[in-house]
Amino acid sequence: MSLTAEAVKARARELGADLVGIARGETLNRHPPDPRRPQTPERITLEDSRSVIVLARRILTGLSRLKGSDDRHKQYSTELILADLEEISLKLIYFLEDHGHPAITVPPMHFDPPSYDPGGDSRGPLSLPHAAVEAGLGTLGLNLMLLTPEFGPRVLLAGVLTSAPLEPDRPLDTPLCLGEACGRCLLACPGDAILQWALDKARCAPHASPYGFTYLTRHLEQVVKAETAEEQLALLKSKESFMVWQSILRGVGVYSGCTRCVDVCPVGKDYEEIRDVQEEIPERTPEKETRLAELARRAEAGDRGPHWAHSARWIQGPGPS
Ligand code: B12
Ligand code: SF4
Ligand code: SF4
Repeated sequence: MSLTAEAVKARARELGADLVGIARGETLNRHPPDPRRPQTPERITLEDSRSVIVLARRILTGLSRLKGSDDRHKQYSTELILADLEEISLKLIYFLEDHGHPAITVPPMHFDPPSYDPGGDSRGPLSLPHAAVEAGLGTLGLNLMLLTPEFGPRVLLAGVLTSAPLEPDRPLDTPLCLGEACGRCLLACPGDAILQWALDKARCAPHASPYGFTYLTRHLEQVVKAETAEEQLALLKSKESFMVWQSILRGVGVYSGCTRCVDVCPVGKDYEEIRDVQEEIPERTPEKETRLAELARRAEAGDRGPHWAHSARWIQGPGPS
């Protein structure tokens, strides 16, 4: 049964996707973001990865208007958006399979077990921001997140691989990020984790994933190491245990922590709806400002730092594939 790219995209939008783009599996196979640890569609399924459909759900405007970097309300709603994306992917897969094309999801938050890194450099089966660039949804920013013309970085992503031979989208050929001359993400980052076209993942992870696996293991370690049975019982009944329980129950704060770099980015038509709250950046410090000014000065002179060349394809936009 023949199925067009337009029909698939229309169905994805009907299911709730805010943005949808399509890349050829072969293009992603040829351009793994980190060739030393390749994340490619063919490694997930050789048979059914001819097309890669990338879905985006926008982050709620109300959430981007909150200023805290550890806001439980924000964490809860962000997890609901991730769950929504999972459901959209699943229903899209049934649609594809009902039309005779086997398909499989690339989960929005999932690490390949062999890639687990307590320092934050774990890898998904595919890097969704890079896949989204190839599918024409946007380009990467100074912090290496996907920026889109519609919502800037304020989107969460999911992917679907399918055997269907769908017409791919044309990647953007102009960068969206305003670069070192902007650097608002760097100024807002509470972990001071944003470098020049790179991210210090170990510094970001405790903020991005405040109640994740590391929080759980650290707490359990304290319980195990407590000197008396009374201390152990007190730790079992502590607020920390409650946070672990609540996070396991509803996902709150497991993958949905800090979004300061996301909230303050001026790219995206939606920024007008949050500018009044986010224009001021309380996390600015003289040290950050000096470092950013130095980066801007060097960028002006043509020096984009040690990480630029490696990611240029996705920062600038790969152009037609
Ligand atoms: C692991 C992970 C994390 C880790 C590591 C982040 C990372 N970029 O890898 C931590 C915990 C730090 C993290 C943080 C956050 N994350 Co996260 N995370 C993921 C996850 C599950 C896997 C990422 C992955 O596989 N990366 C792959 C590697 C290759 O990417 P990379 O390191 O950026 O690659 C470049 C560099 O490594 C460099 N490089 C590589 N090798 C070499 C070698 C040399 C020599 C050099 C110089 C450079 C270099 O170049 C590469 C190519 O550009 C994805 C989901 C997914 N499957 O994509 C979500 C995802 C990327 N995260 C997301 C989000 C929203 C966040 C947070 C905002 C937290 C939150 N509240 O949700 C922060 C944002 C941090 C930031 N500024 O990027 C979204 C991003 C959406 C978007 N608009 O882009 C995703 C897609 C989840 C989703 N379903 O939407 N995350
Ligand atoms: S998610 Fe927070 S800690 Fe991580 S890079 Fe963005 S602003 Fe920094
Ligand atoms: S805040 Fe500025 S520098 Fe950072 S990603 Fe957005 S446009 Fe780029």
